Amino acid sequence: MDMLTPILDRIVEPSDIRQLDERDLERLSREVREEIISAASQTGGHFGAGLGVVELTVALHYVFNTPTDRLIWDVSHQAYPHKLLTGRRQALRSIRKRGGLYGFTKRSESEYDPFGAAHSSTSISAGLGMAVARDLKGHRNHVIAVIGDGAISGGMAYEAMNHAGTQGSRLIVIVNDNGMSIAPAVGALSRHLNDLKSEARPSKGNQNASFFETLGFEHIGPIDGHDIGQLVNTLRALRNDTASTPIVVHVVTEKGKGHPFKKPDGEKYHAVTPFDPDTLEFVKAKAKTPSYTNVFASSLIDHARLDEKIVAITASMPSGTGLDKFAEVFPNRMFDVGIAEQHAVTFAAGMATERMKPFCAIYSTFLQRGYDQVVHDVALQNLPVRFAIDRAGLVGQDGATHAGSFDLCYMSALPNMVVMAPSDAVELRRMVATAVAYDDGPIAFRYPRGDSAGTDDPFEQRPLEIGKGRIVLEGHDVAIINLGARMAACFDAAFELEQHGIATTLADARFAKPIDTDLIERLVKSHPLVVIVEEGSIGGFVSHVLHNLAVRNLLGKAKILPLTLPDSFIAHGSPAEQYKDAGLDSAGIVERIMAALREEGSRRPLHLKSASATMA
Ligand SMILES: Cc1ncc(C[n+]2csc(CCOP(=O)(O)OP(=O)(O)O)c2C)c(N)n1
Repeated sequence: MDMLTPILDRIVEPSDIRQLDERDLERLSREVREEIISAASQTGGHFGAGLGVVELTVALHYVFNTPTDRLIWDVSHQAYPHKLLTGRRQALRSIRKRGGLYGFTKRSESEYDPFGAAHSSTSISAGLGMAVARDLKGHRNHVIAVIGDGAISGGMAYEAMNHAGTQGSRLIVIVNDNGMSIAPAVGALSRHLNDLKSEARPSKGNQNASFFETLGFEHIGPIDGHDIGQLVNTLRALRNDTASTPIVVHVVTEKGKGHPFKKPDGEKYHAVTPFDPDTLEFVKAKAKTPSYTNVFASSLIDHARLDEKIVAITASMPSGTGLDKFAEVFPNRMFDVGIAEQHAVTFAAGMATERMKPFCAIYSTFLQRGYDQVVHDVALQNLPVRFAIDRAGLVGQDGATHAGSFDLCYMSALPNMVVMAPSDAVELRRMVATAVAYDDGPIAFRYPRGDSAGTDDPFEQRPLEIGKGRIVLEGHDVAIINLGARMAACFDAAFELEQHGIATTLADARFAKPIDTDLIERLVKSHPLVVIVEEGSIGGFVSHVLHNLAVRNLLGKAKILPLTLPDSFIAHGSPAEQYKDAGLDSAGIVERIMAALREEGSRRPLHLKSASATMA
């Protein structure tokens, strides 16, 4: 698909937009949209949100003096047009790929990205910080935060507005109202925005104070976010206004505006895989096995048919967590609470006090938001909330902001908490069954993104014995204790080691907490080298095992090789590239085991016994 982009071709950075005649902005917007569609066909990625803010992005850079005026995109998955117009047009074709542009704003990537994001609802706080700093320094630049009607459901946004409403610093908050989060936006504020739209408030001074006005903001809108003339006029008026009150501009847009596809999409093409620009067919890798997410959802549905106390909670990720399927079967037992992880956790805690069985399904990276609630509201009160932690471990193209690296640390640190990690689909089913059966306190299971390992068995419903691991391969020379989904890499490593005459014992720890102390003691007493593998940061399962060995004076029994994620944020790329970087692919595991054996062998003879590994 050849396209001509004569106006866009003149834009290297936003100062070039400011040279354009206002009449050219509509054409520029069309070209930007075409370019985004063309680039996304090659790269995939976040799509619908960017298409919805093309005119808004053009108008903002046209009117305001970026980067001196600070422009902050909340979540920033909608910032592809912004990247395109701020010197990153060519690089957009490498977005989310190893070494390429990041899929979200990033301070180190561009001076036009004054604040990095990817987790939602931070823009008003960050913007207010910049505005207050500006005032303290006596500068006069503008600060603009663009936040969606989904992101504004997050608690931080309210905390920030509560502060901004009395701080007396000018901050421009643009509420981009497209009626959508990833799924349709939920909650009372979303309803309030709808009411404001139907009231059709033309400008300031409406008689009924809006929510924002009651908080001390000025409020204008709703205005049509695809009418570039109206946008430019409104923003110009704001640029020339020297007031010191914060202001909300309610802008109405259509998510996915101008997408080329024929069929409608329930998520307005929030994210897409690459597609053929001519046939519009999506390129999709065929899944060989069900995703862990689907295994979780189908397992939970099966249990919920038998146990009406089971309820499911998502913080605005119904499709991402598989709970959309749960909602199809049990519409009254699934709760989408908005982008509100903190609330989701405490809401679940409240349910647990009433003897319901809440399953709180939250991605590892987003559960970080709800951590004090996990500690204070759940663990401290020993309430049986079940945490289904999806996207645990490295997640690929969404990179460091989305990596599920820390949950094993932050969950295993907590008294009363049980923490499990499945090594394949059947193990995940057994962990769901364990969580259903376990009523003595909080329990969590964490599983990765993508296709499950092993062969799923939809009928598997046997709970596990709490705190007991299992041996899956019996050898003599090296013991690998693996927690979670690196199991396939560990198996491959064991077979590779066998080629070198090294017989490996492979244990599936199953539990990060409580750890199976008997199993671990047996392994350190019977193997010269014990390798502990975990797809999490330093401070998690490995640390708990080492701590336990130290307490029981067992540390010297074997050489221990801890294999965790490194102490660094791992850049975006494919999951395979990321695990290679982390040394947690099978080649990396073998290499480090061989190096440890060489090192240990040079200090004392190792007495490797045999090369015959047998399946247990
Ligand atoms: C704390 C947190 N929870 C969940 C997400 C996942 N997430 C990414 S975009 C998005 C929807 C955002 O909706 P909105 O702000 O309205 O932007 P739109 O995509 O509609 O333009 C969600 C839930 C996130 N980024 N951060």
